[in-house]
Amino acid sequence: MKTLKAYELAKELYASIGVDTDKVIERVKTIPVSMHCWQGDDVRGFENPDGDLTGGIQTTGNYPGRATTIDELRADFEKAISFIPGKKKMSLHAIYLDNQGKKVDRDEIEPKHFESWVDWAKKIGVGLDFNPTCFSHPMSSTGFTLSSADENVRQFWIEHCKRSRVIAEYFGRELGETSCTNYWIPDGFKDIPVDRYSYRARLVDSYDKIFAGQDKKLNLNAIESKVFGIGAESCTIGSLEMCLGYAVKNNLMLTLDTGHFHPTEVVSDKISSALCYLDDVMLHVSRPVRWDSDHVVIFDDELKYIAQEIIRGNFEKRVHIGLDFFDASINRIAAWVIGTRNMQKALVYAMLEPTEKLRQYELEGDYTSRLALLEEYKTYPFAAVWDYYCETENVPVRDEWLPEVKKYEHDVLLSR
Ligand code: RNT
Ligand code: ZN
Repeated sequence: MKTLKAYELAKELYASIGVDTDKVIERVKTIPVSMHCWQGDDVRGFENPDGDLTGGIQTTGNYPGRATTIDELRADFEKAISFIPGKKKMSLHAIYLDNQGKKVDRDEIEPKHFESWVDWAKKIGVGLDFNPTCFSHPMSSTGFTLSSADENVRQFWIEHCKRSRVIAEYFGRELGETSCTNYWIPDGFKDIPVDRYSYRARLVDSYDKIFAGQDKKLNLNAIESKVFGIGAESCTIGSLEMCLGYAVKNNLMLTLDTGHFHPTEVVSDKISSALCYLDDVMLHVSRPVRWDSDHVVIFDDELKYIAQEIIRGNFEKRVHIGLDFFDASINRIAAWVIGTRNMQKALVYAMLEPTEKLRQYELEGDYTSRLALLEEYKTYPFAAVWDYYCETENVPVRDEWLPEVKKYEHDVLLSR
């Protein structure tokens, strides 16, 4: 094994500060990362692949090779996960249904439209998460869905979300692994509204109808807050207070998307607050650059802080890690691989510290030692553990995956 020598040295060094690297590897393996299907095709889906992406979100770039069929998306995803260690899930959006060429509107979707996804998920051994798609549709063209003042529109989206929940429960039942369903709506005003309350009150009523009768063993529901969207700059109906309040009162999950806050706010500081009131939270790990730009997740400080919050508190069963980025300017398989591996790297990195010792210094008020050690640990040989983990999981070590992605691009993507 090419990574063994470095690993043994690292193992010894980490043992000297009380960290068992073998245990770290056993632990990280079990933490699922939910990879979003929509990185593979720029959030288009298969309901109406030629339609525009609306709802105040945007993909930019026109890198060749986007998946345009279900088979292509599955093949690309399988390629991507062959480079990624550990436990994976796939997060599907409703517009990725398998409608067998027949038009099936959002208020008509049923488990049968996702049967082929379930078969495939069983075959490749991944769990499935779900998302109703409340955008890119004529019924969302006014910018409002679950909070709409038009009862016809609102009922349409309630029906879509209810059916989405039922589909996710079917995933949970079929796959024997609890699904997580995330409800994000684009609803908001470009300019300053005069009546915020009525919109929010209607959203509460819609949520009540959607979540009545939910089965939490099969599926956990999460509502995702947001500070603004393109064209909805002045008021977002599903704000943080709105979603957190509803989730606390009704014991749902809150989804914290790292791109959905003011630029100096960070999700790493919100997880512990949310967990004081909620059983579970869901993450949409992304990378905002100046706005909710959904850049590919890199191994930056905020990612490490998020992982540390999860790992230090032993919250890996309560924090459901999902990814949410969509970059169409680079190879989309590489985007998945880079972002997912970085998330996992951050988890490994977080596990390689003697947390109890640091906690003790903090309690004693010895902030000098806390800072000194946190800084010194940054240059401990974390990469040797990560590399060894990849090799033992039979996935490429370091940048070895890149030529394979390039080969796939050449052989498969460029001929699409
Ligand atoms: C939008 C939300 C939402 C979407 C996906 C496609 O700002 O982050 O989660 O990105 O549902
Ligand atoms: Zn999101």
